[in-house]
This record gives sequence, structure tokens and C-alpha cells, in this order.
Amino acid sequence: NNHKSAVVWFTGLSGSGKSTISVALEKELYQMGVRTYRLDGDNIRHGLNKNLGFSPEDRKENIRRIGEVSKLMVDAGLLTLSAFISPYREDRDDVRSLLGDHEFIEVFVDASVETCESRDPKGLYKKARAGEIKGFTGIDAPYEAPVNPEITVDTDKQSLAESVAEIVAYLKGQGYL
Ligand code: GGZ
Repeated sequence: NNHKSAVVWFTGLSGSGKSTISVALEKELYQMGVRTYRLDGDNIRHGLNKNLGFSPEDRKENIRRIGEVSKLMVDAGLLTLSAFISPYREDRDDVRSLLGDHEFIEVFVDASVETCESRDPKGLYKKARAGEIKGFTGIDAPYEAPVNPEITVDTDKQSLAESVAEIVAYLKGQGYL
């Protein structure tokens, strides 16, 4: 199938739904015959970036390397799905500059801290509240929401299927698919 390669960059709080949406989107794209690669904490923070933690400097370097890897994936012709908190606007904008506007599609996965905290699939918010994790995004570390993302999905209100459909519609409308 013919598609333009680009990176779909998911940003949002822990528990906002970035991974869930990127997995469901990848399934849908596979059905359409689109060649994809998904980058997330599981294949990046346990490998390439296992020497990095969650200080502002380490998050910056995490996102910088992921940006470079995303660029390689895009050069290889893949529709690349990258799902990281990426809390700093400047770091995301650096990736945008590296890729170029037409190859960087920013998806703001919007959900309130309250919603994410109530989901708390890994119990990390609970630990952060208890002071067992310091510098947790949304609790005692910042999250800078995108100002002008290509796409916003509101997972407080939208279902998973609705969020995926919104992204697919954007990709079709802009000629990526
Ligand atoms: C935020 C943390 C932290 C701190 C560990 N702050 O829900 P998760 O577990 O699976 O997603 C979070 C993941 C964030 O890694 P990223 O590479 O996406 O972060 S960043 O873009 O900011 O570099 C969470 C877990 O790692 N985690 N400690 N202090 N999330």
C-alpha cells in the first residue's frame, strides 16, 4: 500500500492512553496494509536509553535520541508511532525541527491528572503521592501541553475507537494514507 512516511508523535501524561491508542492505531494501519513501527518505553527505555532516568536532562536526552531513531524509521519508509510523555515543549519542537513539519504529526493525548490518577494502571501515581517516586509528571514534575498540535484526542471523553478513528481521518485527509 502507498503511504507517506512520517512520525505520529503521541504526548501526554502517564496513563493518558498514549500506548493504548498507538497499539490500536497500529492494528488498524496493519489492516490497511500500511507499514509501521511503534516506539515506546518498552523497546526504548529498556534498551537504547536504559542509562537514562527521569531528571529534566535525562528526559531531554531520551526524547532527542527517540527523535533521531524516529527519523531513521521515517527514512526507512515507515509510518512511525512514538509514544512518550515528552513533557517539554522545547524537546518536542526540536524533534519537529529535525523531521520537518510534514513528517511530524503531534498528537496531544489529553486527559486530566485526576483521570490518569484514577486509572493508575501501574500504581505509579499512588507511589508518587506517597513520595516513593520523586519528580513524577503531573504530580511534582511539569507537563507542558502542546500549543498547536496537529491532533488532540480527549480521552476523558472519547472512546478508544473514536480516538483511533480521529487520527486515521487526519492521516487520510492530509494525504498520508
Ligand atoms: C513520569 C515515570 C516516572 C516519572 C517512571 N515521571 O505509565 P508508564 O510508567 O508506563 O509511563 C511512564 C514512563 C515514562 O517514560 P517516558 O520515556 O515516556 O518519559 S519522558 O518522555 O518524560 O522521558 C511511567 C514511567 O515511565 N515513569 N518514573 N518520574 N513517568
